[in-house]
Amino acid sequence: MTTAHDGNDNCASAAGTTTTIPPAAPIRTSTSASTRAKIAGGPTPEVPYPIKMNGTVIKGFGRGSKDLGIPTANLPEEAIAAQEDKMVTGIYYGWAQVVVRTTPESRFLSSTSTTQDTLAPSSTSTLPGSTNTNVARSASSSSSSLATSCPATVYPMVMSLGWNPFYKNEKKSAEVHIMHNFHRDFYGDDLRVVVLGYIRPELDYTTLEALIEDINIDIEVAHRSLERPDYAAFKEDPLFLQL
Ligand code: ADP
Ligand code: RBF
Ligand code: MG
Repeated sequence: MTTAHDGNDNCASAAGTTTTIPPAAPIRTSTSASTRAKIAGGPTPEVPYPIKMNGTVIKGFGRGSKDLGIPTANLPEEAIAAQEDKMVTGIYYGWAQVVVRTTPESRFLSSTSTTQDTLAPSSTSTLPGSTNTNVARSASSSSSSLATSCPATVYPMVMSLGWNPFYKNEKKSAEVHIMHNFHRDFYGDDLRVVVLGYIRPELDYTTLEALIEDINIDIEVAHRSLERPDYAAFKEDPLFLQL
């Protein structure tokens, strides 16, 4: 298996439970805009990528929006555990999709659906980096299903996997910032992610502003990296076509 290792991941205790030992992160003492690479990874995603993750969006500490102005949709522990052997902590990029699930009844109740942001009306298909694949489906199928008849829009994303050393978290989290303005929360919805590359390790910072600056550079790096044809192709990954 191809996986880099930072040597600080989880340790199994004698009782068989998993305890987390947050690693000491390198400290970024000054902003790094001028020294950062503009693109991450080679021209084609290589093993272990693509790494696919999915799960229900859960609550975190609420800091992403409030402190940083950069909301991050947090994946549940099981989603992290499923891919942990392939992934070191750090900042990743790839594609993401939010799937609003609804019961058959509620599909016919409201004409003011809250799904308009995640679905793909033609007006959003021109947004940079977003895509829509209109696949018709029968209205009668499973009891939990997509709120409409086509797969939701796929957007570029950056993901932080680790302990957020700036905040000294004691639990590992996987948090996905999707580069799209949703105008609303989507806690409880399904988040699907195809991870295609690694940008950098997690760092500690002396100021909040330096952390925000680095995240914004991560976003630029992700956009540039995903423009390459072999990365763009994963917008149509089968994971995103499932209804
Ligand atoms: P929490 O700590 O609960 O994760 P955040 O402040 O990080 O709170 O906000 C994350 C929530 O914001 C997500 O769970 C999602 O419901 C919502 N959200 C809205 N827009 C986005 C976006 N572009 N990317 C990620 N999450 C978003
Ligand atoms: N937290 C850190 O402590 N160090 C980091 O280097 C770091 N990099 C991040 C990069 C990206 C692209 C994102 C989305 C988040 C990053 N975070 C980092 C996590 C950030 O602290 C977290 O999203 C907020 O605390 C909200 O949970
Ligand atoms: Mg969050």
